Amino acid sequence: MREYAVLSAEEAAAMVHHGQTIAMGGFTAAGSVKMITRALAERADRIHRQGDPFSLRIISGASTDPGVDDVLANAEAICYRMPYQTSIPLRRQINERRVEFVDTHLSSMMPPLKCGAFGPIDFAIFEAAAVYRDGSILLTSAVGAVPTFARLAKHVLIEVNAYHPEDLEGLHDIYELGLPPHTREIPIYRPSDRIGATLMRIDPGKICGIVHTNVPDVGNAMAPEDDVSRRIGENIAQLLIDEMHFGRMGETFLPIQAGVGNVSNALMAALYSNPCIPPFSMYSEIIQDTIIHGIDEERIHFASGAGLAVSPSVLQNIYKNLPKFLKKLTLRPQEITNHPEVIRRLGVIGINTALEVDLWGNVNSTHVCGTQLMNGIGGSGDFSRNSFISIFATPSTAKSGNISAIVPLCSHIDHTEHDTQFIVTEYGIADLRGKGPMQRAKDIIGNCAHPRYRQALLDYLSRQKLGRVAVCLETGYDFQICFQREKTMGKFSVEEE
Ligand code: 0RQ
Repeated sequence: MREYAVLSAEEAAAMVHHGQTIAMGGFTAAGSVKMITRALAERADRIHRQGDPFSLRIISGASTDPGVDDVLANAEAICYRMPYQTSIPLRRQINERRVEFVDTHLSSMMPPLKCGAFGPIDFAIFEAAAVYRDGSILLTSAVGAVPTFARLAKHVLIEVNAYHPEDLEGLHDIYELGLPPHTREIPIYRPSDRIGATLMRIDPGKICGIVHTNVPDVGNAMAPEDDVSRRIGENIAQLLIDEMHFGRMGETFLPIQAGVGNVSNALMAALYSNPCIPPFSMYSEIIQDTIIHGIDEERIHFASGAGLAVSPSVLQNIYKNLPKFLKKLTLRPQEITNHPEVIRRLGVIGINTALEVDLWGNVNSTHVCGTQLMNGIGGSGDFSRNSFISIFATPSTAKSGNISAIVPLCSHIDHTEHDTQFIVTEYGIADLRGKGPMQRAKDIIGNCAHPRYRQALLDYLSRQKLGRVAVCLETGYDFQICFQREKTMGKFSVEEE
């Protein structure tokens, strides 16, 4: 049994050196460390002022608390980042090519990571609610990739955050997959099945020290629900009601995955509050506010995810009512939440968000005009490729109508036409299943495009007379070129009557 060194954040940061690879805990803002990264940023500033280099290779589960990505990016202390981020300063540095960013699926990044294909991990730095002498660890509001990071890392630094109660035990379901040929099946048959341990276990000899904190999660505040998101949610509800009507939703209903962001958060509210949709479960990667509201209102039975990407008041609601929520929630490693085997077996309804969709059903979720990274693919590909019903939702326009989300050709493709089944906007639903490219294009334009952009899209479709797919190489990117030059695609829109 071992006593751990108690360190200040500054002492912990002093152990980390320029060029090292750091695996950061958490999943979204949930479960991120808060103090060691601030001390690392101060250390980077001091070293830079002396004229010496200090920057780190940062690997995480998903996005982080601003105290990680924002703070380190502002200190110019990140040179490499994977697999996902939502930080404005970091995004700017990535788009200026000052930070190398690897945009990769959150589930399928795990086997190469375990094989060492991304290089060794020097430190795993993560948050815990409790660390026991035998190396057992109680995680906080996220699991993400921490069990794997901690196992692979040469050294471990832990922030023990008293904000999270020690009676969280039972929230986590820790189960790590072996590498081929020793990978075993994942015995999850219902979203509520728990298959692993409540505590994570690591070699206590790797723990260099613990830093005591008492800092709230900043949480993921969502924009208030707007009319467009509500209408998208109503359309998705109608789509699922129709599928139920045709007997394509199992005996009761299938589990839902919902992606990240304002649109997803709002559409989940529209789904669970629709009286024609029976109570359902979530097999998702992030759990946003509306999912917890759905549990409170007994419209959502159970939610399985990798992190609680909720606002501070919602996290407090969970912590105040822990006995109830321990029966309704579980947090697992992202290689399990996003694993194709489980997603396929459960028949998940995957609902993800697009930046732009083309006439053939290809989806861009990540790069504005093909060049400017927004956040990253995250888990959207893990789910859309493997879901029983795969839906991409988007408002039909962005930036006050200056951008059409439906374009002739996507300027960057994250999800191919082979993985998209439904496109949904506030105007309607395009069911792409079993349809060839020309029918898909007509349905996407007629049902989903904003009416002001429909004529220009139909004109594009009539331009190329040859071939199975009416792609016109000369004009396929005209919408995006126009936006880059004029900050609006307005010349392709016609005033509504
Ligand atoms: O910009 O904030 O400057 O106004 O994109 O758009 O409509 O608020 O939508 O918050 O739901 O995010 C795809 C980015 C949508 C997100 C994306 C601009 C728009 C706005 C955000 P402003 P909205 P959301 C699970 C699954 C990929 C990862 C994923 C995402 C901003 O859902 O990152 O799904 N998805 N992971 O104005 C230029 C366009 C645009 C556009 C929208 N065509 N061109 N800008 N915007 N469309 C989670 C994890 O993996 C952890």
